[in-house]
Formats: sequence, structure tokens, C-alpha cells
Amino acid sequence: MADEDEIILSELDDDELVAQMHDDLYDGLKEEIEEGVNILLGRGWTPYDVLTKALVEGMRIVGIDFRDGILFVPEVLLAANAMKSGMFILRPLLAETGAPKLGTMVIGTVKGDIHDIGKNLVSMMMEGAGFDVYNIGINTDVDEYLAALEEHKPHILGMSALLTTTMPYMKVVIDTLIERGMRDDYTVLVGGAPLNEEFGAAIGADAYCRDAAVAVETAKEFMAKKHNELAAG
Ligand code: B1M
Repeated sequence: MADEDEIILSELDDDELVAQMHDDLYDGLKEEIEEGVNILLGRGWTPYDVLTKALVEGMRIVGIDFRDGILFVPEVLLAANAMKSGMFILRPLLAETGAPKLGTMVIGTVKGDIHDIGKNLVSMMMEGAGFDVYNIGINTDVDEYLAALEEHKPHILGMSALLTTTMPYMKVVIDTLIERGMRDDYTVLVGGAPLNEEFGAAIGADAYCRDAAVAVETAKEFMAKKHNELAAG
């Protein structure tokens, strides 16, 4: 017999369900997150709204309590896994927009850094916008970036860093591109919670992207500029 206090997600209205999903993400409840995502989609929510309002906002709350020493790494890992299972459902829906192909991107989280949720989100949204994305993972050193650039010949190189200690590595990668005379072959976009526009400019990136939606818009702008330059000869 069901526990009298058991919460039936499908019986909650949208606001209650989203609030419950924030709690479930906090508690690392993967199956409940999957169920919540499916319910919201079934109610006609767009994949983007489910992603931002239910999942990203939930992870923001987790981040605050992690910072304040209320949550620790094992709990945050569970929350991250629950978030990823929700993202797994949304990925094909975000990618299936039928958008025309706009360009190619290689993206990775820099060396020393294993945070990948934001990078994966950027990757999903870029795919949805019509980019071919090669997501080369976490803890990526300069040789791995160079190998991926050589293999996939992308228009855009994306780098993600979530730690103040790893963000300077982005400059190592950009400086290496400069040393090898390859810097102008790529548009370099950077992002991650501790970065800002000033930092992006200081390390020689083309742009800092605050979030995944900004990354998509920025990438589109740079691609349009490239096409115009080519058309102008
Ligand atoms: Co970590 N962690 N963590 N963590 N973690 C942070 C980043 C932290 C801010 C938490 C805190 O103290 N408040 C803090 C960093 C402090 C600092 O450097 N100033 C921190 C720390 C300290 C650590 C450890 C050192 C903890 C420890 O071991 N003692 C350790 C480091 C491990 C390592 O990398 N070497 C660690 C470990 C972990 C977990 C493994 C437990 C887990 C990661 C799981 C995973 O990713 N698979 C984790 C998590 C989940 C977080 C928080 C809570 C959430 C990050 C996240 O996924 N956010 C985070 C707190 C926070 O950021 N407020 C924290 C959701 C995601 C959608 O947002 O990643 O910002 P975000 O991505 C956004 C934008 O930034 C942007 O678009 C995304 C989507 O809109 N963006 C890009 C990101 N990358 C982009 C690339 C682009 C463009 C845009 O390219 C073009």
C-alpha cells in the first residue's frame, strides 16, 4: 500500500511540481527527476523551459548549499547524476529542431576540471541550433584540444572552466594556438561560472558566454560574420 505521505508527482500542479523537482534534485533522486521531466513535457512544456526552470534552477540551489558547506561532494555528485538523467531525456528533443547546419564546434572542459554539466548543456543547445558538436569531455589538456581541432576542423573552439584554479588554463590553450599560427583559424568562445567578460578579453578569447543561450547566439553571430567576410571576398 502506498505511504499516505507519498507525493504523487503527476497530481501536483506545474509550480508545485517544479518546486518538488528542485527538492528531488537536491536529494539526488534520479528516477523522480526523470518522471518530473516527462510529466512537464507531457503537459506541453518546451524542453528548454524544463531544462532551465526545473533542472538548472535546481542545480543553482544545490550550488548555494555546496558553497555554504551544507552539502558535500558525495551529495552534489548525486544531484549532478540526477540532473544528467533529466538532461539525457531532453537532449534529443533539443537537438531535433531541424535547424539548418550552421557550423562545427569542438568543446571541452579544461585540464584539472571535471565539471561537465554546463559544457554538456552548451553542447546540447548548440546541436539544437544546428551546429555539429564534438564534445571532447573533461580534464582536457592542450594536446587533446589540438588533436580535436586537427581531426574535426571546427569553426568554433569552446572551453569551459568552473574553478578559479582551472580558468587560467584557457590562456595556455589560446597562447599555444597563437604560437602555432593557428589562432585566427578558430573562433574561441569561453564560459563557466567564475569567468566574466573581462577575463575572456584578457586571455584573448573572441567572447565570453554567460550561459548556453548566449553561447548559441554568440556562435551564430560569429558564423554570420564569417559568411559575410567570405561573400565580400
Ligand atoms: Co564543484 N565547485 N567542485 N562539483 N560545483 C563549484 C564550481 C563551486 C562554485 C561550488 C561552490 O563552492 N559554491 C566551487 C568552485 C569554487 C571556485 O573555484 N571559486 C566548486 C568546488 C570547490 C569543487 C571541488 C574543488 C570540491 C572539492 O573537491 N572539495 C571539486 C573540484 C573537482 C574538479 O573539477 N577537479 C568539485 C567537484 C564537483 C562535483 C564532482 C561534486 C560536481 C560536478 C559534477 C559534474 O559536473 N559532473 C560539482 C558541482 C555539480 C558543482 C556546482 C554545485 C554546480 C555546477 C553545475 O553543474 N552548474 C558548482 C556551483 C556553481 O557553479 N554555482 C560547483 C549547473 C550548470 C548548468 O551551470 O556549469 O555554470 P554552469 O554552466 C553554465 C554557464 O556557466 C555556461 O553555460 C552553462 C549553461 O547555462 N557555461 C559555458 C559553462 N561552460 C561553458 C562553456 C562555454 C560557454 C558557456 O563555451 C563556449
